[in-house]
Amino acid sequence: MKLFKIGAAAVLALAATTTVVTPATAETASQVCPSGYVCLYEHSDFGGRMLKWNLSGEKDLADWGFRDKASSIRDRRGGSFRATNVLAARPDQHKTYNGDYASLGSWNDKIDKILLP
Ligand SMILES: [Ca+2]
Repeated sequence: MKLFKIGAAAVLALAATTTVVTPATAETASQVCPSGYVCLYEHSDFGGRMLKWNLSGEKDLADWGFRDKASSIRDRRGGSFRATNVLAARPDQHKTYNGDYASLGSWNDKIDKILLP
């Protein structure tokens, strides 16, 4: 009887473990933007590929193959930063961001560079 109880406990423990299932959406789930970083996401609602920076200076997103790709933003540096949309034969467009943006409206898939202060 004692053996049976141990066996039952083991089966219950196994059942408990196997019910922890990784969500099917794990690959597209939001990646965490660490404190102190500015993060750009490929998709709205902080989905898809995420790039992050914490050092000051201009980042040319083409260096990461991310030109015209950003669709949401998290700013965990606690300040603000400037985004640039480079336009051919016209002055560049600039926009200042701080905080979280689950979508970028008319700037969706437009950002080419960011400048972190
Ligand atoms: Ca652009």
